[in-house]
Amino acid sequence: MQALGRLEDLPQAYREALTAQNLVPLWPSLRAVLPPHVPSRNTRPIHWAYAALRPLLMQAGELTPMEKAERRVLVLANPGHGLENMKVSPAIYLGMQLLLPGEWAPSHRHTPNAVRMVIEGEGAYTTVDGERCPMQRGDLILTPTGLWHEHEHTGDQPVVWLDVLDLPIIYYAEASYGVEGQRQAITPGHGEQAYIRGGVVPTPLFERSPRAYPMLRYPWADARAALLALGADQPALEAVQVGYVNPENGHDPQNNLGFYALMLRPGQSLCLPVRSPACVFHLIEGCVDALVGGETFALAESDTCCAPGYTSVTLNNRQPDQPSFVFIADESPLHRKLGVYENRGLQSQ
Ligand code: 1HN
Repeated sequence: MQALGRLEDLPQAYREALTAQNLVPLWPSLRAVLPPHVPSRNTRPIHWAYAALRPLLMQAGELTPMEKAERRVLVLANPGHGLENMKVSPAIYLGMQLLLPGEWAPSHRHTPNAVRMVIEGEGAYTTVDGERCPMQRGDLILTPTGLWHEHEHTGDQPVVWLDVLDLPIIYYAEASYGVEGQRQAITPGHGEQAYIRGGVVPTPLFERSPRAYPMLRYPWADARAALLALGADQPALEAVQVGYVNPENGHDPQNNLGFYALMLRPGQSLCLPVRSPACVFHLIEGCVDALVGGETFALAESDTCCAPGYTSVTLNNRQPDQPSFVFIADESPLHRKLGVYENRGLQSQ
């Protein structure tokens, strides 16, 4: 490849004249913004062990009352992006949120899209757009852009969940803001009841729901049962995976991030295709080794790790006689919208 001219090749006076006019020559930076064949990435493969994180989160519960936090969260930050930038990847923010018995995280809405993956504790509810969603382990609960949401806890043990937001990309777009609100009135009806049978959707008086977000809570019991049924029905299927979708149209349930649940069969080793979007893996149940690029992460239950885009990932179920279940979040809806989505297929590590 042709070497291009450097900044230092230009006379000092010329460089200063450019700067004075807010001008920059492209050619010294052209190769950096268009690296050959594979993008440069700041996203590093990182593992967050729940056993290491949990005591620090509980300590936050002692140190910072709800009134001083509004949302009591420890952010899972990728050092490759700078910890202070609070991102795991260009488009993904992750946080672990703690709600103690009796606490209430007040109602607000904001432009970034969020989901919660419940990790531990019973008796908490997230109310989204008036729908009171019980939070049970493994449940996925959406809080799409612009919808009011608040959290309350009626149980007697701490509740912890993983927040996944598209905050970094919304913030980068200079489109991130929030609005504080009042306690919401609860409205009747639950999306997960209306859409309890895939393929059979409510059609009152022949009309389908016009709601952009018809289903807000995806109970883990249903997703797990779907994976077990799929795996049993198709014994030769290698990747026993389901996607969380909008049940009205089968599209991604939110705007920028995609969500999936994967079942690894007992002892299974699964190579994932090399694709453009970065991914997050969160172990709901079981025991899994994640090989990300050259690194191996031994995931215990409730552990989380991430993989940059254009990186090979292999997941090994270390349980010889039980399946393991992994929740996956990725940036693929965003990459598709941007027209840069790529799947390069299987490549050796
Ligand atoms: C947010 O609204 C929540 O509602 C959690 O629980 C984490 C991180 C950044 C911006 C908004 C919540 C958040 C957040």
